[in-house]
Amino acid sequence: MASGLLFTLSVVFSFLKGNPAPQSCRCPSGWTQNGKRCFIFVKISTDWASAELTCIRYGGNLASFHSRSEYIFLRTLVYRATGSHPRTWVGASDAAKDGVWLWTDGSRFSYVSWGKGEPNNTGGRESCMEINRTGDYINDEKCSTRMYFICARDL
Ligand SMILES: [Ca+2]
Ligand SMILES: [Ca+2]
Repeated sequence: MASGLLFTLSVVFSFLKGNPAPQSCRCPSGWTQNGKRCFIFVKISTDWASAELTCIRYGGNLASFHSRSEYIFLRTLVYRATGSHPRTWVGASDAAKDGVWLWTDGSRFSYVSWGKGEPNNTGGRESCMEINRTGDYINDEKCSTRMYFICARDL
């Protein structure tokens, strides 16, 4: 009994002491890998902040993209899930300072190809980024608008 307990404790301690937790190398079920991240399209229509909270509960953030190919990957993910191109939240916002776009996952905001005339900050209150506004069209939108969203998490 006691030796069993000691053994258990020593295993726990050696784990805590340094052996790094093994990195998982696959995405959770239902998620799709792209590069070193996993993505999931969430077919729940909600405002941008609630979408981000849901993604945090899933261990990630709203999805970011940093190249045309990452952006196309997101559009393809939505298309595969829905057979169409519904409006979809991603994780960029300029709520802190108008015109300064930041990703909620803290990554560098390095690439975006806005729709024609966007971001237009209509009414001075468009602070959240959606894709698929009308097809291949990235738009700044009121954060209270409800739409589907994509979460991303590290592998
Ligand atoms: Ca804005
Ligand atoms: Ca807009």
